Amino acid sequence: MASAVVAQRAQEPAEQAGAQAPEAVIDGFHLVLEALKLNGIDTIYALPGIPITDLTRMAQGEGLRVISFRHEQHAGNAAAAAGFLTRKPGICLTVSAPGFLNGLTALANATTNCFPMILISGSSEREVVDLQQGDYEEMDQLAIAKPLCKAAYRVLHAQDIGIGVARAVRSALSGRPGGVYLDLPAKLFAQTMDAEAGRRSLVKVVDPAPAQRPALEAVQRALDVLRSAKRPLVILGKGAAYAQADADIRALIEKTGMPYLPMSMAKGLLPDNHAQSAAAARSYVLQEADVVLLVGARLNWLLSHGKGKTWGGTPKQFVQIDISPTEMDSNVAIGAPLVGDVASCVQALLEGVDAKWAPPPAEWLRAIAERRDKNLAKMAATLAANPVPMNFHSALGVVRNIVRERPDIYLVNEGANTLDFARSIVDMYQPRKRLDVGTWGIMGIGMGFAVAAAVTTGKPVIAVEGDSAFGFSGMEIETICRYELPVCVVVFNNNGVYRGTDKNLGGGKDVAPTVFVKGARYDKMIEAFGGVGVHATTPAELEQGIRQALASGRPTLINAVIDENAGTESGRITSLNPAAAKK
Ligand code: ADP
Ligand code: TPW
Repeated sequence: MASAVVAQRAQEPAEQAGAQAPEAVIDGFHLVLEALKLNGIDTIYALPGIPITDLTRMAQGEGLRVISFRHEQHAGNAAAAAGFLTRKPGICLTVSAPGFLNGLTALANATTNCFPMILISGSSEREVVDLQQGDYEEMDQLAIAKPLCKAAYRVLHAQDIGIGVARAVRSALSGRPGGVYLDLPAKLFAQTMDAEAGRRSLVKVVDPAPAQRPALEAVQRALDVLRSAKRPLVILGKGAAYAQADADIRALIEKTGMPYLPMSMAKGLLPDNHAQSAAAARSYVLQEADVVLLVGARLNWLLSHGKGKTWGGTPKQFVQIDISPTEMDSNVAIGAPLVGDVASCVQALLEGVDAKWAPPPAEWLRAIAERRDKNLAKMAATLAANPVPMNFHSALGVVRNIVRERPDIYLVNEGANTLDFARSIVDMYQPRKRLDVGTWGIMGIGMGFAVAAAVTTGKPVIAVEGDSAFGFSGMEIETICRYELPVCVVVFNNNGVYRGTDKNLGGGKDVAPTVFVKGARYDKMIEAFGGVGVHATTPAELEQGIRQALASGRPTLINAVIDENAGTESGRITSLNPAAAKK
């Protein structure tokens, strides 16, 4: 705290004031920083400007790491990913109005994905904003943020900073994690108060994400349903990954012998080559399973809302573990809801799985294994082909082999085909190593997520990016170079959104809306900032580029040339296009 004492109240000359010690005061800037530090925050993802420039400087002065971005959305995405990886709220700091709005997409996306983050924005003076008198960057930020996040607070007085930060931290982490907005008006930073009273006003949040144990009868009901299953299936979602209950989740799956499917960010909770993984027989198990245990996975569009053709047309029995009680019955009836945190619920189920627990019928496991082996053989044949130019498979085969050798590296992934193919081709072997577009399928998370993974873990990161996807956050390669982060960006360059082959339907001079500059050299971009650029037209060149990046740890961008005819419109979700729905 001593270092936070920034001023001594103006004193009478010593001889007039006698021998009294000068009275120490602390300002709003330092109260904010001390409150964050007290709650375990060590990094801030930011973009400076009025009124928070000094806050970023002082944060560095106070020993916090400040990662300064080129656009607030990417600072926000980094904060969100840091929250997911560390179970501490990721902090994004922006200026008012436009900076705040730029950060808001990331805040809403974090909330949608249940990642804990806090967007802290400086704001203009309340009196002027509320009378709409045209202040610098005037905007009623609190009102705008409210519907887009889990909670939103404003602090007006220095003595409330401690409580404000505590409320933000607890809101982000407790129950279903999510995004929180904290509004700090410019005037707050300059307010001062007695340093000792200031210190006492800070709040260290105790047990921000308490264990929420499921009710005994709910556990019994769930065990009864699971025991009755002829064709059981477990689906692991990113809530399971977030919970960091890795050993118990694995034990539950192995002790019950149930086949499982990982959702994309739950890949690696158990290694993807685990004998019980049904990922390569996904369509079959979704159609045929009779009882499905959902662990931190929602029955949203990514799981076809739990009904319809994907699910074989017949209602399933569901056991659902989720911390949010209202997630139950959101799409279909949940016969055995287990409301609680994943760690507690899985532990409770495990206690009921004794030596007498019967494994799933051999017939079910055999049917899955048959389909899985057939599909894996098909994929192996596709991966072995070496077409010129490269296609998604031959390029991703390289990434697949490298991740198998280096399961500790992080994989960030966005795009359409680039995303869908990478999800099925690149096996993950460790929990929380895969970060991607999540619940919204949002483009633009790439560089922010890559920065967060590198900063929070110090591990190498490979970001596999569609060329369109990369464009959303591409300028942040300067950030990656500036902080010398071990990030290797691989741009799958097929000359456009989805593909590069569309034609202008009007026959005019403009290219089609989905088409980019042909043969663009994204590798040149990173050279402008001192990073390593690689132009790769073959799997061998791609492999060499990635291996060099991993060996050197230097920021690298590989322009991987992909056949512009490869892939499909919208990747695997072509059917969601309105024109496809009309057919
Ligand atoms: P996926 O897209 O991987 O299927 P979702 O984001 O749809 O995953 O679902 C994650 C779910 O996990 C959310 O419903 C959320 O409430 C839940 N969740 C998050 N953290 C926990 C936790 N610690 N314990 C239980 N449920 C959790
Ligand atoms: C914020 C719509 C979904 S996927 C995609 C867009 C623009 C890019 C696909 O092209 P890319 O990938 O990256 O070259 P590939 O592998 O097929 O070649 N704006 C936002 N989010 C989304 N999802 C979109 C637009 C979209």
